[in-house]
Amino acid sequence: MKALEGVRILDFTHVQSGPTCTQLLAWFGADVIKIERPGTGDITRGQLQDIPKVDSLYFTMLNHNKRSITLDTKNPTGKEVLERLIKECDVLVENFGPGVLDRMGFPWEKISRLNPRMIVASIKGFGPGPYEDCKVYENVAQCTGGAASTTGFRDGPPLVTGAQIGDSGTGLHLALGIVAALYHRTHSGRGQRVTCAMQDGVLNLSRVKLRDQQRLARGPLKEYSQFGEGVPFGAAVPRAGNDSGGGQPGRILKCKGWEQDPDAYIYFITQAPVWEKICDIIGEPTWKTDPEYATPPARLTKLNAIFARIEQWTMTKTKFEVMNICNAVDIPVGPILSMKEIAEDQSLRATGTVVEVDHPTRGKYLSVGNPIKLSDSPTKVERSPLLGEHTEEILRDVLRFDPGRISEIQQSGAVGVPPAIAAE
Ligand code: CAO
Repeated sequence: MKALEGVRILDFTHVQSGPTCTQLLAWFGADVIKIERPGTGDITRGQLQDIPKVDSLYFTMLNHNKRSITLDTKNPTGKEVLERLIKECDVLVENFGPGVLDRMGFPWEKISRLNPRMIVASIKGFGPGPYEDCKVYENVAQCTGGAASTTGFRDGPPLVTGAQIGDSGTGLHLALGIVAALYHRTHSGRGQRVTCAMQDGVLNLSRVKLRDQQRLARGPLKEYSQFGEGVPFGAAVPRAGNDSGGGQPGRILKCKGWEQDPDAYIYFITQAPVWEKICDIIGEPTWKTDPEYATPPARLTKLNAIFARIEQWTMTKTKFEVMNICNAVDIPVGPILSMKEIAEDQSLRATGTVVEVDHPTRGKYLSVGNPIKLSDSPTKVERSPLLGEHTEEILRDVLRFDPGRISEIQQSGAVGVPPAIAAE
C-alpha cells in the first residue's frame, strides 16, 4: 500500500508551482484528479512545445500519475459537478491568481460547509499585505524573496537561479503543509486552510542571507571574499559570487578541458579540517605549518592566491579525476555536471531519480522521478494524462453518476470532449 493511498486530491493547479506539489502527492499514492478547462487545459500543455500538437515536456514532467477531467467551473452544471467533487475529495489544491476561487463561487467558507473535512491548500505570490493581489511567476518570487539580491557577483547585477526555487520550491513547501494538515485531521476530524506564498518560500530557502544581514550589523562578514580583498561592506548583504553560504571558503575552479567545455569546472572547498590534506594534494606541504597559511583566519586575506594555486592543480585534471582524488581523502568537491551528463548518469537511472517514461503521443522521454524515497512505498512514475482523458471515468466511478446523467452533463457543455487516445 502506498503512503497516501486513500487520499483523494482535487487538483486545481496549473503551470509549475501547484503541479509540483500535487505530483509529489500522486507519487506518494494519492489519487490526484486534475481539473482543467475544456479545450485548452493547463496552459503549459501548449508552452515550449517541441513536437507540434503534443503535450509539452513542461506539462508532462510536472503532471505524472494524475488523472485529468475537463470541467468548466463557470457553467452551472460544471458547478454542480465541482460541488460533488468537493464532497468526494480530501484536499483541494490550487494556485489560481488571487481571488479566483471566490469569483468562481467557491470561497473557503462554502467549501468547508460542503465538506468540513476538506483541506484547502493554496499557493499565492505574496501573503497578506500590500502585494496580496499581485500575480506572480517564478522570477518575481526569486526577486522578492531575497534570492536575486544575494545571487551573482559583487560587481554585476542581481541574478536569478536556474533552480526553480519560487515555483517548485513553494510546491514542496505546500506538499508538507498538506501532509501536516492531513495528519492533524486524524485528531481534529476537520480540514483547514494551508497557504504558502512564493515570496515566503524563497525567503525560507534564502534563510542564511537574512542571518548574514543581522551579522552585518555587528561587523564585516569575514567569510565573504570581499573581506579578504579589503572591499568595504554596504548596508545590505552583498552578492558573494561562488562563496559558500556556510562560512567555509569555496570557489568554482577550472579543470582540464575548460577551454572547450563550459562545464569543465569543480566546486572546491578549503574546509579547515582537511586543510593539511589539500596542501599535500596540491603540492604545497609547507602551507600546513607556515603561520601565514596554517589557520583559517591567516588564510582569509590570501584566498585569491590560495584558490589560484589550487586551480593550477585542478586544471591538470578532469573534474572527475579531481572528484576521485579528493574524495579518496575525504575532501568534499562538486564537479559541475551538465544536464547532458545528468541525463546519461546511470546511477541516477538506477535509483529512479531520472526515469524514462512512455507517452502515447510523444513516445519516450526522460523525466525527474521522485527525489524522496520511501522504503515501504516506492514510486512508480506513470505518464501524465491527456486533456480530459479521465472525465467519463471520474463522473462514473468517483461521482457515481449513471449513464443518463453523464450524457446530460456532456450535453450541457460543462465537460470537454475526451481525446482520442492512441493505442499504448
Ligand atoms: N473553468 C472555468 N474557468 C476557469 C477554470 C475552469 N476549469 N480554471 C481556471 N479558470 C479561470 C478562473 O476562474 C479565472 O477567471 P477570472 O479571472 O474570471 O476569475 C481565470 O481562469 C484565470 O485564472 P488565473 O488568474 O489563475 O490565471 P492567469 O493565467 O491569469 O494567471 C498566474 C496565472 C500563475 C500568474 C496566477 O494563477 C497566479 O498568480 N497564481 C498564484 C501564484 C503562482 O502559483 N504562480 C506560479 C505559477 S508557475 O510560474
